[in-house]
Amino acid sequence: MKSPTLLLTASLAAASFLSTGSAFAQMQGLPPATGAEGVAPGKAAETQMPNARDQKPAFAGQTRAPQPSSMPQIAKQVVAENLPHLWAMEFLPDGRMLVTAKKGAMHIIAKDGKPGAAIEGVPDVLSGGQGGLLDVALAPDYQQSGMIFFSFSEQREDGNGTSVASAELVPGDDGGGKLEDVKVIFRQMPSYDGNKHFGSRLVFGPNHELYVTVGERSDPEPRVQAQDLKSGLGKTFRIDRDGKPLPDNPFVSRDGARPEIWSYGHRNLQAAALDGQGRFWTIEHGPRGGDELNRPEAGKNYGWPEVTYGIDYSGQPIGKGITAMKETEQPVYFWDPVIAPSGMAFYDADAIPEWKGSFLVGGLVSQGIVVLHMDGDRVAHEERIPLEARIRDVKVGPDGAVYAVTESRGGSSTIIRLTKA
Ligand SMILES: [Ca+2]
Ligand SMILES: [Ca+2]
Repeated sequence: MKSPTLLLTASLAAASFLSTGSAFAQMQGLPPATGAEGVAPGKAAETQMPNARDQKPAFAGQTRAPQPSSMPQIAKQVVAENLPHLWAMEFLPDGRMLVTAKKGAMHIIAKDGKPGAAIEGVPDVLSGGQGGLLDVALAPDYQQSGMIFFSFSEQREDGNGTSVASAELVPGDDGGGKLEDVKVIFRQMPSYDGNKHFGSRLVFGPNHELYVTVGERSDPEPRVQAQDLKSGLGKTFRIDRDGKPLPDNPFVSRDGARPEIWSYGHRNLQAAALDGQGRFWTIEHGPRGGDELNRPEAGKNYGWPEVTYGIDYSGQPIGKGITAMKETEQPVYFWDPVIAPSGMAFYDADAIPEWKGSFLVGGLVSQGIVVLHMDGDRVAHEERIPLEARIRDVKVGPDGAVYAVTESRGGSSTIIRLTKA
């Protein structure tokens, strides 16, 4: 995520171009934009001007995909409120929710929406800036093992960084519980003394491999390390449950490269999920314009900061301002202006048939859910569900409903349940 002040500036700047949006879209061969309310199917949901007005997508449908012809009416219901500022949510097998709170707490939320007592044994986290207790994932064998994995920004002797820990979650009879056998299994290195771009998400693949996404720590000096295989900044990682690299990772036998790396050239990855085929997808925060969806493949370079859509917060180009290079992968999809992507989920349930096979993406700036309707590995349609709140995580419940975790500037969260009306 970006600093609030800069985001505000960016969105005001974008808003001031609203009146000329349609003319611009036609000029660029983009679907013509219409008013924000009652946008007709076939038009792009995004109606604001891009920040980088001279940039062109690499292929048709890489941005501003048209809305689908059939969009369900969605009912919204707050199922939990007055929660601490949350970062992530997962459903436990019994249908209760396990949540992480940014300041460093975990709670189990009962089915009536009431949070239990803080779970004991959560390690100290560094919660300033964009840091805190971040994502949580249940082990694939959670039902038997009770094992959970979580990421957090960790204070270290030489700075700070994103770390991943495992623990056994032992729920208590009182709605609380405790973590036992807490072990830090992985540390993103090097440490850096900053409070931005920690990522992160944790996703288990179909063979129980653990994908870890992080950030590149934002500042100019660490930022360039996204291209450096000796550095853990700006990468996705693929590790086992002990934090060790998988033997078939792409850089295990390259001298000097970190063997845990799966893909590189990333900015700040706060959304990740598997698709229906068990493949790993991510969405990262771009600069001012340039959020992007990728399906990271082994050893590939996703460009940052040498190749990107969007511009710097200062209004200057990023690097040489180029959006394509043959050595780097194009994003599957990008957004300019940004949605500021947080969590994402793949919708494989039946309760909202129009969404089957889509990615649901939480937006901090877009204040709602973006539904990406896929056609193979391309985005065919983009639909938006406004929720008038910054969305921090998105999950599909056991009932097939979609659950969105909100966050407010005041530091509290609610959970909203979305169903077909
Ligand atoms: Ca998670
Ligand atoms: Ca990229």
